[in-house]
Amino acid sequence: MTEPADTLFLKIIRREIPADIVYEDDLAIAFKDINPQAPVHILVVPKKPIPCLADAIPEDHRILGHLLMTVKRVAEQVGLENGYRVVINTKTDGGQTVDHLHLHLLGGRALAWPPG
Ligand code: IU
Repeated sequence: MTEPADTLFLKIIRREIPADIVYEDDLAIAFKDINPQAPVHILVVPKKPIPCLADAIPEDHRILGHLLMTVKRVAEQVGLENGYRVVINTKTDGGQTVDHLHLHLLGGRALAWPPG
């Protein structure tokens, strides 16, 4: 497992760089993606710096479950009653660019399938 770097997302959690935060609790934070790919594009991020889903360990199961429940909560909060998509890009082939696990919540329009 790679050591977690001091990522952009940790700086957002520590309020060292600004972000449009829409939800926060003890385990997770959610903020608007700076380069939105849909009318609603929010990142849900664990406060524990797990580099990617492939690095999660069994003890992280509570955090992982909490992240999905946070997506559901935020989707309700921003009014995505017609549905939405949740994406976890993982490592190089998955298109991951920030090495801190994050869930993309995308919605506000009909999304095409399959993704590229
Ligand atoms: P990815 O799954 O690792 O590719 O997603 C990283 C996301 O982080 C991507 O959608 C970026 O637009 C987003 N992001 C951000 O919201 N704020 C930033 O300052 C930077 C990236 I750098």
